[in-house]
Amino acid sequence: MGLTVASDALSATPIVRPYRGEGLFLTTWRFGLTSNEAAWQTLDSGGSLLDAIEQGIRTCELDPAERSVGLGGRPDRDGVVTLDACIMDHLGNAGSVCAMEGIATPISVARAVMEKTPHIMLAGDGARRFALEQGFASQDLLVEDSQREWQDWLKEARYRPIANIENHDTIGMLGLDADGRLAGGCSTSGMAFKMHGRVGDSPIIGAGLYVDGDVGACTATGHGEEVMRTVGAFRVVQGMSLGLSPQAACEAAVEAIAAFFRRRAKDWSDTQIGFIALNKNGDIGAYALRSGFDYAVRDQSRTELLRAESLLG
Ligand code: SD4
Repeated sequence: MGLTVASDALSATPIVRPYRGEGLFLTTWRFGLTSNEAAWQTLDSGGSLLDAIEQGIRTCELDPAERSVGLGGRPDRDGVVTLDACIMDHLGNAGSVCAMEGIATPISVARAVMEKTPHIMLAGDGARRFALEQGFASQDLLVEDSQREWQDWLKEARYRPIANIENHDTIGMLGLDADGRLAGGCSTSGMAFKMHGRVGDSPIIGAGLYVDGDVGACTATGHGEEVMRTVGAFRVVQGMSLGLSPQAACEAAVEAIAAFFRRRAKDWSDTQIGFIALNKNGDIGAYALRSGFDYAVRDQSRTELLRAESLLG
């Protein structure tokens, strides 16, 4: 079990506090409860932390009732479901796919990119071809409800993401194992009715997800353009490396996003951003731009859904 130097606030004296738990998973939104359970079971039955993250996220991707991730994900404005995902471990190994069509488990394809190619990210048709070569099955991801909603949407064809309405929610999962290893993953169909080819923050290492094995991990959800503009997840982990607690680092990143909005005098009334973060000691943090962002926590003694505090209430 590694020892790390950490502090709970910039001004605090660094303390040495090893992680003493049996494992910890922190996952965005309500579907995180089910995914955390799958991750926990995987770890508990001898799987690695990466196996646990992959299984946790796959559980959500393969559930057609979860309408913003994997099978059943919402389509773009052309009626095509395109998926983004990435995964990263404590050593800085990372894999990612974006704008991939017809494969229900992009988190597993991202892991294959990480483990079986010299690259980090494969896009579009290249990602799909790689997945097929790796034996992933091709399937139609557009479920009937999505087809119907898309046809309704076409009547006005107005791109209008809505804060906290689950038409675009991403699963982002962070994990810490009993040996103090960190890892994370992220998967989404992105913003509903986006332009074909649009890619958000979720598959971008540093934006939607970042893991520094000596420090901590962070993942983001919400309007990806804003998270990309501010390199959100990296910003949070960087905050932790400078001594901020996960909570303070999430708050600082949300405040930075708010400052970018104010500077550009942009309307942000429908924008939501949420970050969750975890450090090597097992301290957690979560913060959102506005109220309504929930996240799930699972460790050896609890499984619960929490409401993140927010900047704008
Ligand atoms: C994206 N960040 O594609 C994702 C969507 C999301 O809650 O997380 N929505 O921009």
